[in-house]
Amino acid sequence: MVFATVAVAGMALLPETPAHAGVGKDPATAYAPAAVAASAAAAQSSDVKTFAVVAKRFTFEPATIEVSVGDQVRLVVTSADGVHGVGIRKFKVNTLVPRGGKPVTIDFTASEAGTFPIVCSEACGDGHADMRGSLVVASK
Ligand SMILES: [Cu+2]
Repeated sequence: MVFATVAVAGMALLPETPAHAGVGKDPATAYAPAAVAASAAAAQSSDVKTFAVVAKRFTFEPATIEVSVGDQVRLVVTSADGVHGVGIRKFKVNTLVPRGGKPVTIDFTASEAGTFPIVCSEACGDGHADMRGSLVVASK
C-alpha cells in the first residue's frame, strides 16, 4: 500500500518536459529530482545550497542567488530556449547550458564574501550582453 503510493508519486515527479516547457512552469522544477538523484553521491555534505536556475533570453531566474561564505553551492541550470552559459569568474565557473531543458549541475564553494556577477558565457542573441545575475555571498 505504502509502496504503491510512493511509486505513483515518483512517476508524477518525472514528466517528459517538451521543448516548449519554458512557456509554462519552470522546467527546472520538473527535472530537479532526477538531477539530484544522479548526483547524490556527491552530496555527502548535507550543507549544499541547491538552486534551480532557468536561463532564457535574456535573464537568469532567479537573477540573484544568496549564500553565505563557505557554503557548498549547487546550481541546477536549465535553458528555457537556446544555448546559454553560466559564468562566475570569481569561482572559475564557466559551463554551457544546452537547449532543450536538460539540466546542468554546477558545483562550487563560495569561498569569499562579496557580490559577484553571473554572466551568460555563450553569445545567445541581441540581449546577450545584458543577461546578468548576481551571486551574493554574505560574510558570517
Ligand atoms: Cu548569452
